Amino acid sequence: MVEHDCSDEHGKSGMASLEYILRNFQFERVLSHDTRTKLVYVLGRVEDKPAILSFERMAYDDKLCRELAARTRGLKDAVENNIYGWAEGTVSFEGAPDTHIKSIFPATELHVSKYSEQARLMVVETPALYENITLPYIQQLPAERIQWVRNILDGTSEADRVIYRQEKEFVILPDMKWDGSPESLYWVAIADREDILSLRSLTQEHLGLLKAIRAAACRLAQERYGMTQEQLRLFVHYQPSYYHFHVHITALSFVDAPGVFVGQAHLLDTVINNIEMYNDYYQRATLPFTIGERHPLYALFQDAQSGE
Ligand code: M7G
Repeated sequence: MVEHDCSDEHGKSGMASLEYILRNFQFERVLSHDTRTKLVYVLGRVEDKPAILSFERMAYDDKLCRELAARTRGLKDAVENNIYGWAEGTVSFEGAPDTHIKSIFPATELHVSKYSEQARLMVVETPALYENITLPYIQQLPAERIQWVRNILDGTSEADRVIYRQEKEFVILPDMKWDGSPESLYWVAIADREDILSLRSLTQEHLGLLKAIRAAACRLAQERYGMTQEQLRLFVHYQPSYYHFHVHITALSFVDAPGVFVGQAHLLDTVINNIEMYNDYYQRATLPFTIGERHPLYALFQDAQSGE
């Protein structure tokens, strides 16, 4: 997703601004609605092209908690029993945002399938299946899919949000998913090179880069939020959505951070250790992963299996 300039219709990149997308959005259908994480994805059209919006309820800011009771209005369906009571109501803080909003416009079929409600399935990828199915799939993905990464690396987008840049090595910046609170810290480190597609590409040649990302992430989290290395979870996704190497940097206190589960997240420490033991660990390993049933890669694996 692109961070849109909210002030006018089209941002610096010539893409529609978030404000414009919201104003012109024609709702079509709900793609998925997670009532536990309070996150909904809706599909619609803007200028007759597909657009995806997500709305996620934000956590209360710690500083506002002392005022929660005083700000509660319009109690509905109140129940009281002995020392217990519960109800629904509205708590509003004038000027304090309560929803994190993201947009993808124009959205591709791949985006629509990624954010649609669907079952997840386990696929076991051997090195041969990687060579025959996954790698050709990655190679046919349109280059624009990682344009947002190039924009960050060349300073065209999010330049003022970059927390750290190690020239010709990597940048660290807030992930699009981060709501800004330290408890749910979510940064992303992006390698400043295009030849590392994923975990599968890593060898001892990349150890310096991986360790430098780990060291910088830990130092920055310590400087900014007093977090120690023990309070952070650094991981790499397999399969990722974007095949340009990056590392997810999250606070351990964000216990159910999106994509933190077994079947997708590989701890950076483990990755480093595996490569230190065997240079070609990730070229020789069988890597199981979970994937949505609507993901095109899943169909390719199914076809391969039915043809066996
Ligand atoms: P991934 O493992 O390829 O995909 O991670 P997934 O976690 O979305 O399945 C890519 C990471 O980059 C995710 O954590 C995204 O939230 C984040 N991200 C994606 N986009 C399009 C942007 C963006 O434009 N800016 C920033 N800052 N982060 C992004």
